[in-house]
Amino acid sequence: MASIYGDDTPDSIKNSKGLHLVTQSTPNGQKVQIFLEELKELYGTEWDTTLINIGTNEQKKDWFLRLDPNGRIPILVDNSVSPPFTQSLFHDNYQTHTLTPPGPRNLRRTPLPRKEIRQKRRLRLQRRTRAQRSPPMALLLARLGRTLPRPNQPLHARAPEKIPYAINRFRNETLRVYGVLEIRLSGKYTGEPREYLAGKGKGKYSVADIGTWPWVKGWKMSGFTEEELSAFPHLLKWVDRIAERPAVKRGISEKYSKDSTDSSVAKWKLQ
Ligand SMILES: N[C@@H](CCC(=O)N[C@@H](CS)C(=O)NCC(=O)O)C(=O)O
Repeated sequence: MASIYGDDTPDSIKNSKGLHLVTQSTPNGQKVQIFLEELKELYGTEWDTTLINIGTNEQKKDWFLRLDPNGRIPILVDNSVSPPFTQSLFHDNYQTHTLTPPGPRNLRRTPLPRKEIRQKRRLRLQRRTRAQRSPPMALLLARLGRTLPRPNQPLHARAPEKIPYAINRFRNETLRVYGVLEIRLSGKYTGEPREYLAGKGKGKYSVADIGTWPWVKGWKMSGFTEEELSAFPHLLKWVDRIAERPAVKRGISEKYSKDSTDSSVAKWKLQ
């Protein structure tokens, strides 16, 4: 059977014994960094990390494409199964499903190749039912389908060629998405403000928050002013609330920085 590793695959990935995250600390990377840090806190989940620089197109090299033909970070490799299993993360319902809490047991439930067909059939069923019965899941899937990655698209305003129509389109769409989140968090139409995006009552911290927060927290970098954001007071409080979580702090910390971090956002590949 063809290996997912080649001579050019970094040793840190090939030799890892269990879960291995390949990431860069962009919002997409941070979603999974935070998620794993939360799992660690709750269940003691362990993993190793390889940081790459998408600015130098590491993600388009053969070793990476062998792991994920999509050529985008983050990816998670599981060397504890044979042959190792790999997933590009968070943008696929199947992956969202697999990584949904209650946690590490789910991570280990990645399908073994010989059971793949049977498991896929079961997952297809579960995916539907879980998305239907789980508000965080439904919200995250809705977010992935509709809003992503608009909250960061104003970054395109920094592209060398300035196209006013496109810039305004991204800005307005992002403000619209902020407005949707503000309605949700303020309880404008339910009479009950929320602390988190999904769950009953005031809500419960979930993958919906983890998946959305890294995109929204960078509103300043996306070129919005405090005056513009003052229209979304509940959203701003939510940004601060999530930022206070220790796992979130770790998930966006120096631990995940190489030479490219949030502060060098202009170096990101514009998506
Ligand atoms: N895993 C996501 C993609 C995540 C994503 O867009 N990652 C960006 C960084 S935030 C990336 O790797 N960009 C580099 C590129 O497109 O070459 C997917 O499968 O769609």
